[in-house]
Amino acid sequence: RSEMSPAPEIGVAVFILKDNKVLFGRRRSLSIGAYTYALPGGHLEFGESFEECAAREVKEETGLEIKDIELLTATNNLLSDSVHLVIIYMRAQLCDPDQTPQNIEPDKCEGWDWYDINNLPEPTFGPLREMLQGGFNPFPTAS
Ligand code: 8DG
Ligand code: MG
Ligand code: MG
Repeated sequence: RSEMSPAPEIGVAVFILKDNKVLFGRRRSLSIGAYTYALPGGHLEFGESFEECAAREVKEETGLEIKDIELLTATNNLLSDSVHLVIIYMRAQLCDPDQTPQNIEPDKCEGWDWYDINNLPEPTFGPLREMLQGGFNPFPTAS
């Protein structure tokens, strides 16, 4: 890996499901997707499973404890000449449905709230918006 040959980044993003809502937070200016609403998540660390990364990032960013962590899908997004993201999307449930999210990294996020995915907070982070507007549904299908 060098400055001359950038590598793809691996991000893990988590749909935390509560009733029929999902947790989103508005990103601050420092990061990719500045000022857009995105899911809690972050970079996969060396040696980590997707589930471990999801639980760790959610805890670091929101304080929430999650369970039933499942892999949903992945997207491959070339955002610019120098930014190539592979995003792994997970879903999870709250261990305690009454636990409320805390804004633990206020330098990175304006705050967390629950939103209906049919009524997305705007602007939504690009790759996420494309996926959801394309009809992707993170909720388990009713049987
Ligand atoms: P870290 O330093 O804590 O490991 O990472 P982070 O600061 O929490 O990373 P991040 O920007 O939140 O997320 C990692 C990558 O995933 C970043 O390149 C942007 C990308 N990404 C998406 N969609 C989403 C999303 O919905 N939520 C989050 N958090 N990241 C996303 O493409
Ligand atoms: Mg993080
Ligand atoms: Mg993050």
